[in-house]
Amino acid sequence: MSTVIKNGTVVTADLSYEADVLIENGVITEIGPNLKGNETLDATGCYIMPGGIDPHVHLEMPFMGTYSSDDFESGTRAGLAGGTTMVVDFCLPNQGESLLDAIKRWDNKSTRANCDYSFHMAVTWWGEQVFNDMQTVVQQRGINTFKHFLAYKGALMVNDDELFSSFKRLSELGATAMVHAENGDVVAEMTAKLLAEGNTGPEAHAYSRPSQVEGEATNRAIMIADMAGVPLYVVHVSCEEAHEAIRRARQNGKRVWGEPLIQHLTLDESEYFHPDWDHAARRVMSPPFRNKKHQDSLWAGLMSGSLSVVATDHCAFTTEQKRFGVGDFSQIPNGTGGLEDRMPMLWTHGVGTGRITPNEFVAMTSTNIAKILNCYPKKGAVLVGADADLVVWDPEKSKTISADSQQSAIDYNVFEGHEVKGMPRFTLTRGQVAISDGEVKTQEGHGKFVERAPNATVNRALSQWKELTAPRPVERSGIPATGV
Ligand code: DUC
Ligand code: ZN
Ligand code: ZN
Ligand code: ZN
Repeated sequence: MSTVIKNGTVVTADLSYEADVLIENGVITEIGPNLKGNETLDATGCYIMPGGIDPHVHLEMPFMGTYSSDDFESGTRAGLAGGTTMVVDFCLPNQGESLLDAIKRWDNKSTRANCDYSFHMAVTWWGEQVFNDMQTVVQQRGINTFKHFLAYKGALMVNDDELFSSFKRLSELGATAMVHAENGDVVAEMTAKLLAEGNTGPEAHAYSRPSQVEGEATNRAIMIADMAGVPLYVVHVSCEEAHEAIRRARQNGKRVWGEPLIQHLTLDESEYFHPDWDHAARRVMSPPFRNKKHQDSLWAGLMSGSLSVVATDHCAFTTEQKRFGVGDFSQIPNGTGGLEDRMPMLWTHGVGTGRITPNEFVAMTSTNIAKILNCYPKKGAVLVGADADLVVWDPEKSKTISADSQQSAIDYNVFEGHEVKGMPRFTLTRGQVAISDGEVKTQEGHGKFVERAPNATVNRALSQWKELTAPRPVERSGIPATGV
């Protein structure tokens, strides 16, 4: 079976050029003029781009007394509808659970995926077992990224000695560290104070997590990563203080990457002051939406290259689940959806406004993260030999985002009413057409796990630092006598 995509413009992270793309057995086998295949897809007026990779999703995630409502089936269907052809979910061990047992639970859930996927491992507790399991996870399971929560005290949070131990181990294994950077101790105290003062509504969620808690934790994680000699990926960067710390680190030669979310780029804190409780609660996520100053900083970071990847943190809860927090904002399950909307929203607000080029769009939604996660060029590329995970992007196709027509399993959409221009005409997962002009043709279970070997990346700033300051005893004479 062969498929040829004809009459389009190939758009990659570095080039745009006219060519047909031939796909055989799920892989790109030829790129050039006048190609022929059994099946033809017409890309007239469209861009042929690498499918999107969303490196930050939580599908069927056990969290805050419930499970996020999009699972690997509905979540990947939503992704494909919006041009995303690979997702990376976070495997979350329970306290005391071995990392390998946690992976088994994630393996079971992910068999229903409609597109390819991978896992990051979360380090939710620390001990000898975790230290030992890490090697197996990296070397035998093909997982090279490990996330640490600096927030969610009493649940997922790790403290600084655990963080430093974990980072050092990851450095030895050639793996990359990730952080959810908010100071969980400060958040817990602010939350208790707000509730005690009668601030129980969803707007208090934003007050309990000001940008300083994120700036502090981001900087702390960067400094600890530097001392441990591990590359660091900071998820959901939402504010100038966190961006500033990342910018500075990169300028100093550290391997640090920042990931803003499409929600923080396009929605602001005014959502929490909406008179309808449900409207505000549906938008409760951590970190919370911010003001325009922070949004401008995130856009500037993407435009200048100090921020590298746009993700979603897709973690969808129904209105009914959000209502667990009526009378106490701290019980509102944290999370918003975005998988289906990330690419159309970024195109509309990024390419459509002239902030970013189509090539930069490809870099931010696919190629950069494929390189960071070490699955490039299998993913994130339009190259002979790459997986045919492709999106045929129609820059003229438009719609108004609405929960009524979305693939996600929840009953609302945080982007409801937003107009987008730029959408998939076709989405292909390993050569198979999953979306064809709005028609959903996904196949449950088609998705395969993507193994990712450890990176050879070194933290250059740290290796310099080590050479300069490696501990060595100083020879001294004239040592004073001790004792009495
Ligand atoms: N933030 C959320 O809003 N949801 C899931 C986890 C997280 O860190
Ligand atoms: Zn997080
Ligand atoms: Zn997350
Ligand atoms: Zn909009």
